[in-house]
Amino acid sequence: MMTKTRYVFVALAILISLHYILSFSHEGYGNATSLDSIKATIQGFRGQKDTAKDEVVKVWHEPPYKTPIPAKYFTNETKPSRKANAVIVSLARNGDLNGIIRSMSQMEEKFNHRFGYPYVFLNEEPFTEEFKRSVSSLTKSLVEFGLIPHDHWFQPDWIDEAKATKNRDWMVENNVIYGGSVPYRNMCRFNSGFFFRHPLLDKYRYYWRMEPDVRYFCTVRYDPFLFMQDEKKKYGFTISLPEYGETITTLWDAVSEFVRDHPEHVVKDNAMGFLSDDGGETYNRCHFWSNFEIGDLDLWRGESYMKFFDYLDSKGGFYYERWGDAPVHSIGAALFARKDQIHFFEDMGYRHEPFQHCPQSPLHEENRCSCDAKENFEFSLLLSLAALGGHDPLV
Ligand SMILES: Nc1nc2c(ncn2[C@@H]2O[C@H](COP(=O)(O)OP(=O)(O)OP(=O)(O)O)[C@@H](O)[C@H]2O)c(=O)[nH]1
Ligand SMILES: *[C@@H]1O[C@H](CO)[C@@H](O)[C@H](O)[C@H]1NC(C)=O
Ligand SMILES: *[C@@H]1O[C@H](CO)[C@@H](O)[C@H](O)[C@H]1NC(C)=O
Ligand SMILES: [Mg+2]
Repeated sequence: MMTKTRYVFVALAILISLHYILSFSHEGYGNATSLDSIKATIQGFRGQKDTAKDEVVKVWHEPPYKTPIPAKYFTNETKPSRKANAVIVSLARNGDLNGIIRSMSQMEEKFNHRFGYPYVFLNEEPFTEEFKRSVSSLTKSLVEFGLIPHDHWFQPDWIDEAKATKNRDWMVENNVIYGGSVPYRNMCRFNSGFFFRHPLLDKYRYYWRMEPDVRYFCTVRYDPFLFMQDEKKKYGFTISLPEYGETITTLWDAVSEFVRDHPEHVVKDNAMGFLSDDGGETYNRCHFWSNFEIGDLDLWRGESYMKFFDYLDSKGGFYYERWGDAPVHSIGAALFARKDQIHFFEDMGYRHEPFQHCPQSPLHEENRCSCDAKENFEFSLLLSLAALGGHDPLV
C-alpha cells in the first residue's frame, strides 16, 4: 500500500503525534518509564543534532487535556441508576452492516450492555430491513434509524463543478487519499456541519461517535457521558495526528479570516496552542482523529461553531479541496471550548485502521484491555524510524 513517500509521511505523522503524547504524559500520572526510554531511543537515532532533543521532548503547549477520571464516576451496578442524556451515533451505509456489527458488539460488550445508552444510525439512503433488524438485535437499548435530508448531504448547487472536478483530478494524480471521491466529501461536510442537526439527535446532549470496523479494547467501568456532563467537558478524543496538507490547502486562511472578523466567538483559555506553533500564524495540521469522539452536541449547535461552519462552507473547501471533519471539528473545539474542556480518554483502548491507542500500565490492567500495550500509536514511531534506516523524518 505504501510508497516510500507515504511511508515518510506516516513516520512524520507519528513523530509529530509523539510530541503530544509526550506532553500528555508529562503532566499526568502513571509510569513514564516506557516513554522515557522511547525518548532516549529517538534521541539516539537523531544523535548529533542538538536541536532535535528539544524538539522531541518539547512539551506540547499548555493544556491539561489529560486528567484522571474521578473515582465517583466508577460504578459496579449492573444497571447504573444515574444517566446522562446521551446517544451513540453512527453514520453508515447499508454496505457497512458487517463493520457496524463488529464495532457495536464490542461497544455493547465493553460498555453499553450495562449502561444502556440508545443508538442513532444515520444514512442518506433508507436503511434496509436487514440492516435495522441485525443492528437492533445486538442491544437491549433503543435503536433509531434516520434518513439524512438531501441538502445536508449532497454537494450544493453553487459549487463550481468544473473547478471541483479539476481539483479532484489533481488529487487523484497526486495519490491523495480519497482525493477523487465526492461521497467522501459529502460525508466530511455532513460530519462537520450537519450530523448534530438531525432531528433524531435533538433530544440528546452528549454523543459518542462509532464507526464501522473499529475496536474497543478495554472495559469501560465508568460513565464517560456523566464525566463529560459533570466535569463540563466538551470534546473527548483518543488519538491525535497531523492532517494531509494537500487536503486543507486554504483551510487555515479561512479560519484566520473568521477569527479576524469574529474575534468575539473565540473563547479565552482556548487550545490554539494545540493548533499552531506560532501563535495562530500557521496551522501545524494537528487534529483529533474524529472517528472516535465523545462530545457535547451543544458545542456544535452553539452560535460560534454554527457561524464558523457556515463561513467555512461558503468557501467551498469541502469540495474544492477535501476538508475533513477531523480538522474542522478539532479547530472548532480548540477555539470555541476552553482547553480544559478537551479531554484525552487515555483509558479507552481504541483502534481504527491503521492506528490504535492502547492504554499503558496500570490503566491497561485496571481496564482489562485486550490490546498489546506495546502496539500503541506513539510507539509505532520506533518501527517507522527503524524502517527508514534511522533517517530523520523531519529533514
Ligand atoms: N451513509 C453513508 N455513510 C458514509 C459514507 N461514506 C462514509 N460513511 C460513513 O462515514 C464514516 C467515515 O467514513 P470512512 O469510510 O470510515 O472514512 P475514514 O474513516 O476516513 O476512512 P477509512 O475508515 O479508512 O475508510 C463511517 O462511519 C462510514 O460508515 C456514505 O457515502 N454514506
Ligand atoms: C515504573 O516501572 C518501572 C519498571 O516496572 C519501575 O522500576 C519504576 O519504579 C516505576 N516508576 C513509577 C514512578 O511507578
Ligand atoms: C467494584 O468492584 C471491584 C472488585 O470487586 C472493587 O475493587 C471496586 O472498588 C468496586 N468499585 C466500586 C465503585 O464499587
Ligand atoms: Mg473510518
